Amino acid sequence: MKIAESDLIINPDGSIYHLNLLPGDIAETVITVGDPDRVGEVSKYFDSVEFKKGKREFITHTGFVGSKRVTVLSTGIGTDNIDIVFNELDALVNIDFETREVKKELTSLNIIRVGTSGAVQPDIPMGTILASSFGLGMDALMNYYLHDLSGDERSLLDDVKIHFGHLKNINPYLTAANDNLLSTIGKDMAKGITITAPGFYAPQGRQVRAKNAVPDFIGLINTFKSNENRITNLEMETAGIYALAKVLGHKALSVNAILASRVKFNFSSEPDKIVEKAIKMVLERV
Ligand code: R1P
Repeated sequence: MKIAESDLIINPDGSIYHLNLLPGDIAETVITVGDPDRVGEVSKYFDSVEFKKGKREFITHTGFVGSKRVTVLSTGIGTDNIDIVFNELDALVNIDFETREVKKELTSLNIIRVGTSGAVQPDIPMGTILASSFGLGMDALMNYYLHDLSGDERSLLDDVKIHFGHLKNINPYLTAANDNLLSTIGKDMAKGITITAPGFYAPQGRQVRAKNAVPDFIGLINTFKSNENRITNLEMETAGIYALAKVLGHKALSVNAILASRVKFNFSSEPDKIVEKAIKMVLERV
């Protein structure tokens, strides 16, 4: 079936609407970062850089790490941007831009987020590099996509819905990390459920000047338990990445550089070093 011009917008130069990339521009291994300035912090470790492109907050560098072709691309902040990035990455590999039809043979990308995050458990200090075993979305993105749950995801989400059930306007969703990426790239990293919030301040329990509607949100989060699973950290993209990767048939892992402890009320004095550690760990393993 032909996809409408208004549903999949291709620029006059043949590139995809927001990412500004041509089919063939992206490697099968894609590292995503939130901050556009972090793209160069990743690609400076490439053995060679093939090209650099960008539009809005979506900056892309593709190159080689040894003989492996790797793309690093910035998503900006939030799952609204993840919606754009993941649909357009998928289109670049799985839709024929000439015929506007889905290709017969689909490509499954390996997508690794290297992002920053705050810990909500006292035994996860600043400086920890944490791989998200699950992404738990408190945002609204997955209200708009049909998605299935595995048995493990379903039972964990059932427990989440009991624990957070009094927050009437939230419809949480949950997706597991890709097993293979979690056990290879994430092998010796701390693990836990990552909450993806639809904001940085009250949606992550921060109290500045506006009054928060949910009292002690961090306490609510860090007392959740389901078998051996607990919530370890908060950020703004992982759940959308895991859920859309699964819907589209890609493999995803989120690696979090823990810059703040939300239970010890402190923020790292050397955030760049922690992010650099996460970048190097991922690049050594891709
Ligand atoms: C908020 O400051 C941003 O930092 C975290 C959050 O997920 C959000 O995007 O990740 P990045 O450092 O990758 O952007």
